[in-house]
Amino acid sequence: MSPTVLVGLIVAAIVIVVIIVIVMRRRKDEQGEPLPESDIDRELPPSQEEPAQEPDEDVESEAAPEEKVPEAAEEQEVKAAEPIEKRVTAPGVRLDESEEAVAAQKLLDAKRERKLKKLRKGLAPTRGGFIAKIGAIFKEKKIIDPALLDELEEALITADVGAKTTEWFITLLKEALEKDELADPDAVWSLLRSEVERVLAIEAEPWDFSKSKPFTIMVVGVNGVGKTTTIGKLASQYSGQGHKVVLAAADTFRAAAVNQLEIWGRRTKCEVIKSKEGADPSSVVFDAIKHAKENDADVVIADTAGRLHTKAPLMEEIKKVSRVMEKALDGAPYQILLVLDATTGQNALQQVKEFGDAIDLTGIALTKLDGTAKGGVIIGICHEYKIPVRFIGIGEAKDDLREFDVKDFVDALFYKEKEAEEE
Ligand SMILES: Nc1nc2c(ncn2[C@@H]2O[C@H](COP(=O)(O)OP(=O)(O)OP(=O)(O)O)[C@@H](O)[C@H]2O)c(=O)[nH]1
Ligand SMILES: [Mg+2]
Repeated sequence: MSPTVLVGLIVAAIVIVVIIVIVMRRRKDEQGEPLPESDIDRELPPSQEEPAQEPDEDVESEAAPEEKVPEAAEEQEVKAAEPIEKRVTAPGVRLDESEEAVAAQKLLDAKRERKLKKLRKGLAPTRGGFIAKIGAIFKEKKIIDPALLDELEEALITADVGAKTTEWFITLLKEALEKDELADPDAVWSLLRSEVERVLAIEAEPWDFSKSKPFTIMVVGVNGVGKTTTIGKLASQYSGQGHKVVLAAADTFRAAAVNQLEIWGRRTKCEVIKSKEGADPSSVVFDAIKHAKENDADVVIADTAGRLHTKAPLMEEIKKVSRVMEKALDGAPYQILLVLDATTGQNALQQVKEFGDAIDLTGIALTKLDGTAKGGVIIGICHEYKIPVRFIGIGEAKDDLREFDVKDFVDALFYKEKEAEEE
């Protein structure tokens, strides 16, 4: 064979191989390769679809320092994660149906785990304060004796669980002991946990906006407990779910209070109905409900003043606001949410009593659980007053208001410190 023929053959062979490779690649492309997981992960940060900063930053800067409407890094983190879900389910991504479902589920699980982690972090001070104390008692004691019960009683009292609730629990333990139902400290521990869960699980219908149009929520509570912030967080959630929300600035006592609600209104794209400083709060809620009815809004949330609740005229004012809401719409206010600041401990219990004597409370929002070891007060509130906890606040950002889930809460509260340290 001549060298020319040989070279010709080699060139022809190379061309054939190249053609085969190209054809195979095309086919593979057409069939669609599943996106490797590592690729999905890489889509996570940085989020190009979401701006790193909320556009209404300039709005925030308008607020007086104490009226700041804060955002947390965690919220940015959650936002950054959102595009992956969109991406996994986006039409252009070549995942077959089952892979897509698995990937989407993984992302949902990861999101839930992030939320639980945040809850555990928020409850860390309370867990460290009283659950850890109780845990330490049980660690040291291998047998149940009167000294253990005394130590337990002290731990419960100092955690602001409340004297009545503590007494009830200690009696329960003694009875179980007499019946020989508690073999060891572990049994006491699990009895405590299951009883806490039972006490917190107050039956309450979920908020169903179809039950009343507009669904009216009156928010009450003493100064600085977090009413306006809670309203802002609720507005953010509901408007994010596509509901049309109207906010009533019925705290007409201070101009700054109206201003603070307006900032939340702008941020959450909700209308705010207001009046001038010193105006009658009842007229503001009346106008807000009227406006909501005329504009087909789904939810009205009324912010009220939080001045000293111990003065009768102030309670009278809240009663009047509630009556006027009823005049504007049958059945209103559909919910009366009492906001309590967990850091105030036993005072919170007193506030439930004062407000509960004046109006029919339908739920509680317990805020600032992230900054206190006194979170045990939630057990006392539920045990003594049987009013369901609807929301808990574990930070200042929009996403830091959680619908109260007994199981998640108890899991986070009794989370083992050893594991928590590893996080
Ligand atoms: N750490 C933390 N801070 C919170 C939480 N909820 C509210 N706050 C903060 O508590 C402070 C008071 O909140 P506001 O919403 O103004 O309280 P308010 O009840 O409307 O107060 P008044 O209008 O004065 O009666 C603000 O600095 C909030 O950011 C929470 O869950 N955790
Ligand atoms: Mg306020």
